Amino acid sequence: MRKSESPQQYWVAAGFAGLVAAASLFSVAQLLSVFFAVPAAPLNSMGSAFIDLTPVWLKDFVISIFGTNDKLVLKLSMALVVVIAAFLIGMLAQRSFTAAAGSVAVLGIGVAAAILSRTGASAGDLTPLVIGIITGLLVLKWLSTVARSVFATHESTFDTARTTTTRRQFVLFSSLTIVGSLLATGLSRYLSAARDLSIAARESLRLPAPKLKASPIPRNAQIEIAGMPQFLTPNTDFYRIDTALTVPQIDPARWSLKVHGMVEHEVTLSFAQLLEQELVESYLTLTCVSNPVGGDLVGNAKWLGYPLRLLLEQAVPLPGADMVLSTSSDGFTASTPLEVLTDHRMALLAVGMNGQPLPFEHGFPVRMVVPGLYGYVSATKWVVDLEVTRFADKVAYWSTRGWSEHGPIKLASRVDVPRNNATVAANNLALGGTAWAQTRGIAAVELSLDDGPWVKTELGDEVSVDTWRQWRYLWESAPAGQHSVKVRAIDTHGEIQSGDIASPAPNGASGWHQIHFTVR
Ligand SMILES: Nc1nc2c(c(=O)[nH]1)N[C@H]1C(S)=C(S)[C@@H](COP(=O)(O)O)O[C@H]1N2
Ligand SMILES: [Mo]
Repeated sequence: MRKSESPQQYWVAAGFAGLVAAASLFSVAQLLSVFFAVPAAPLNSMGSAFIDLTPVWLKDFVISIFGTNDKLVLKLSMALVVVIAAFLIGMLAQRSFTAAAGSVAVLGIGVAAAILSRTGASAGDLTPLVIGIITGLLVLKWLSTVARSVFATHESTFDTARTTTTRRQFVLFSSLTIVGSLLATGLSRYLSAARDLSIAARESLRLPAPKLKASPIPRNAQIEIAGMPQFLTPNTDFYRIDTALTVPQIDPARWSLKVHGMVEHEVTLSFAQLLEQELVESYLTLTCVSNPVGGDLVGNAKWLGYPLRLLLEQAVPLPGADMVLSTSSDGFTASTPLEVLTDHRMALLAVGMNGQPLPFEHGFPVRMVVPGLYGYVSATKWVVDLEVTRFADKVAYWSTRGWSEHGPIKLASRVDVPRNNATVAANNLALGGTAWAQTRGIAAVELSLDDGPWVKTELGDEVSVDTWRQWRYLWESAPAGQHSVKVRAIDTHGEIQSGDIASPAPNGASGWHQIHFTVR
């Protein structure tokens, strides 16, 4: 009888199967993550989440010992933890594959939490991890079965020939998996190189100071009631709407904008040239045409950019032109009336948002923002081309899909506090919300309590006619029980917000926002 492989060798092979499976899991996830947002890469997100969770004393300790090698130490410790876990799970798979798969699932939930804890992560960014886990488990299942038959079952069968074949299978399959993992890792490196460059470029970018600085926001622009939205929407909370499956990651060094079509002079602008222009700061509330009555597809930011009016002055539009078709790097187009881009309003070619370079999701390195028009006809992100043309000649992305060619923002208002169906205390009952009428400004906001007569609210300070305005109403001696509140705005031209109910398509929702609440 041929002496069978030792039990040690058996357990090493079992652990090795776990390692190979882990390699396939992470390389597949890493490769697929290239097509998702940055947090989708599991190892990176695990590392970042780990850094966030590390207590300060430990961070200081590691930095005091390893100095700037602290990141390397982190990576090596993480690798060690992954290797040990994979080895143990490989061994566990010999006892019970179900238990091994269960442990992978539990660890997977931890990694998923790390991914979701990153800013800008969405549930979809878990896809690479999930597919990676499935791949890893299939590899583990296969390899551990083969490992068992090599090292265990032949002892009873005395079938040396079969053992040799299965051992070959084990070696062959694990080598193939390792080679595949290395290829996948190499490919993901290659595919993400351009993106990593853009990320580094954005991080090192220092925006120039504006020629025209926005005045500070008066304190009373913000109504201080718990639950009110912030007057300036933080970039990470800003609503995001676009057709991009993967967010374009443009290296500003390779960005340029061409202004052409019905113009006297074509203009091409590099990012460096754009930053040399006299940039201005401006507060502006963006709104999506898909925003339902009372919805939250609206956000307010301080933008830094170059007035499109000045850019178009350089190009000199020809008579007869009435539209600018803006195109994004991913092919999205918007049609904006030429007049809107050349009149007094602050339509910008924006590079900054709330003091930061634009986030990738919001159009880095350059986007348009135009007061008074819904985003789909004006706010092109990742903009690379402006064609001066005519509505009669060109049709934009959404205009061929059932939405109006023109999209002025409708006068709108919203109740933010209390939330619909909330229960609130009677004393010091404060209601609050927002209203917007970009380019005209809000003159008044009125409420109808329990469908009673319209009453005036107090307005927060106006920052600009192009931004939303907050309101509040103190309801003294509100009786206990069920109540409703309905809101409408009046703009500075005297227009009263329409109560006619319209759904978002084709040119924006209308109707009065009404909510119901209970007073205790
Ligand atoms: N390139 C590109 N730009 C785009 C879009 C898009 O799909 N692609 N969507 C537009 C729409 S419909 C809106 S409402 C705004 C939203 O901008 P935000 O995501 O920065 O809030 O971007 C506009 N710009
Ligand atoms: Mo939109």
